[in-house]
Amino acid sequence: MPLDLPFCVSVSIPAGVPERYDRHTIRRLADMPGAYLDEAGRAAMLARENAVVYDVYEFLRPARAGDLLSGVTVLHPGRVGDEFFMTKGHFHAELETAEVYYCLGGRGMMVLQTPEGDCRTLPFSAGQMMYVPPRWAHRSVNTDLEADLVFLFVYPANSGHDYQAIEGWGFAELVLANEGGDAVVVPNPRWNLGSDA
Ligand code: M6P
Ligand code: ZN
Repeated sequence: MPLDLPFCVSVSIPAGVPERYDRHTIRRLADMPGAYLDEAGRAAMLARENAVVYDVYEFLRPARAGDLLSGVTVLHPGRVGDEFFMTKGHFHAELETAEVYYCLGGRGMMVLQTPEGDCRTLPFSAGQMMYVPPRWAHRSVNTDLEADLVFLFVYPANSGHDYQAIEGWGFAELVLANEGGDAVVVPNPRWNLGSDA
């Protein structure tokens, strides 16, 4: 889409795929080594099928303060072992930048964490807005095995993504299915172990 011109685009509810967009990123199981607690389970699933975990449809802008990046993420249903499908999760490279999400469909949770390790996991479902303050890393989790978790996001165009800390440490909390299949938030037994690796 032309830069610096207003635009308006249809985003269907609850499917979420915009009628047009600048970039489509597909994240598959193979793109998430080490992200899930059950790495052997991920490898076994991968051997069968490199499933799509989520799609991101973005409206691109120059990376300048004052501008905004926006788009829609469609996080598909599934589990790796007991752990629900989730995004990789990231800090913003420009740490002092915030983000807003609006959930268009499905139900799930967002895991948020500061560099100091303060971790909060909040429910996030259709019709809810999530405010991610500056400094908080964020990951979305789809806790519904039948439906996509679909959400619109907006954040400053100069934010950037910092995946390194999350790839190394993970988040302090995980969202797992209990024996009944319901989502439960539990401490991550691996958290911080990889920080010096
Ligand atoms: C959200 C936004 C995007 C992000 C996407 C996928 O929609 O925060 O900036 O790219 O989630 O998450 P991740 O980048 O952590 O894989
Ligand atoms: Zn972000």
